[in-house]
Amino acid sequence: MSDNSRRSFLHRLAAGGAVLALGAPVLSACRSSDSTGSPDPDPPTPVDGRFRLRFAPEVSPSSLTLTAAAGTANIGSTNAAAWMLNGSLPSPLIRARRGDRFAVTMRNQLPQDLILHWHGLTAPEHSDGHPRFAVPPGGTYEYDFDVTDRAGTYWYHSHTHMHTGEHTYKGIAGLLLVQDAEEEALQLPSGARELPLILQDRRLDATGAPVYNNTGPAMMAGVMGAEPFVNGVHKAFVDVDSALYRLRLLNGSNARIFRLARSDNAPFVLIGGDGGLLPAPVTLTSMDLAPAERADILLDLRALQMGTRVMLRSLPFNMQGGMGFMGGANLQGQALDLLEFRVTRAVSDQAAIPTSLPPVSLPNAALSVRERRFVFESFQMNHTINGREFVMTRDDVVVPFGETEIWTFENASGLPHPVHLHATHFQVLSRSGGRGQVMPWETGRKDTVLLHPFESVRVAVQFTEQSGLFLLHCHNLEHEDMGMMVNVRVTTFPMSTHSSPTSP
Ligand SMILES: [Cu+2]
Repeated sequence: MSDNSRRSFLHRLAAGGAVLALGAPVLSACRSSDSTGSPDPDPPTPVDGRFRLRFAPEVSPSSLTLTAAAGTANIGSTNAAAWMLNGSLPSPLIRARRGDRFAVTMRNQLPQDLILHWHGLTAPEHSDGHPRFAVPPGGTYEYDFDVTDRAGTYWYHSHTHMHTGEHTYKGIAGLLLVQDAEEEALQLPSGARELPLILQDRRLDATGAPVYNNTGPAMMAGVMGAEPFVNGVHKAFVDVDSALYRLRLLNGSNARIFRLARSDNAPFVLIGGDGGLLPAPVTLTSMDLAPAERADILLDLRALQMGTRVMLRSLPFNMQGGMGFMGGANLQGQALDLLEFRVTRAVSDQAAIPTSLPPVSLPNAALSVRERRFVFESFQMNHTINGREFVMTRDDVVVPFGETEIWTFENASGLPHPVHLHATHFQVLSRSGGRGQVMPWETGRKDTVLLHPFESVRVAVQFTEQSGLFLLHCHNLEHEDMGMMVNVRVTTFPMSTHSSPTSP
């Protein structure tokens, strides 16, 4: 056990009375960093028809080695093959402070090329995980940069071209939490009251193991499954106090959109999104979370009696203008019971829900010097942006560093597309078609925005941290793997001195 995970372990022991009170599950609080393949120290034991939630080991990004290899993971309902980093499903949770050095050695012991992308961090070009940097089996890759982003819920995953969907589904994905003084001043729930949660759907084979099948209808809709997974555990539950909890939620699914809600219909308070805290807290009874989007939520369980159970659900929905169920293969919009909270200890919790949040720096749309349009189309198993599929070495878009632009993402198809931009965050300005509005959970710094069928979304974009070659793509991972991605070159010189025949 590393020092860091031991600290985490002790912290959870101190704060996690609910865990201790139950006796046997003490080990469930242990977050081992053991990468030797020894027996799982944190098994998702069955209780009452569901399986105890597991937490990934916590690691620091300064001088970290992540070794990717195939192995076996206990998913609660069975043991299943998985591709893991340091033998952990999900991948280790990287906890950093703003200003930390991010020095990570990735060792690839998988049978395929691999590169990792730090989703939401504004890493320099060499460390951003562009697929042209993927290393072959047996190879290593060195990441080295300073964490400049504000506190927030970020994550990381494979970005190997044409294999991102498979790798992420098989387990190469983890959370990356950044802390800073500004956020710490809010005294949000921490330790055992902060739950990092990766929400995913999976399809199971006859043995009960997740199976990745990106053929047939999945080539249009993306890979989905009818079974809920949280932190790599099938049908998970977690024992909690009657207290205020901070949920760090990631939709780590390949293609499925969640409509999150409590089973008791009580509200929750959204305080953060993709790029850290929102400009103001938002009280909601449900919210949508598309693949790659994050939500930082305060879940108030203080009024609940011992023995109460509350489910974090994904509600059923129909997507206006959508392509429907495609012969029953498309599970989009079907209900899922994601995670059950079981109140096992009554406590008095004086934690406060903030009524205001620190100001957020966003691009100023009034300063825009240029507009661009990106049309996302899906037609007969082809997924294109402005009519083209990804080419590794082609500069599709050339953007001057520091200039503010307005980009329109236009969905010309009957499928949803979560659009993700590397190397900066953007502000969602407006939406036309479909829902016709900026949704209440889209107010802060965003790196991923969902387009429903035939929606157009306007965003303000400004690259203020990095120059170099980056990416804009659909985060439906099957769409991305089939080429719904463009290269974005951020230059350090003004547009007038450079012309690119391919720039839209
Ligand atoms: Cu897409």
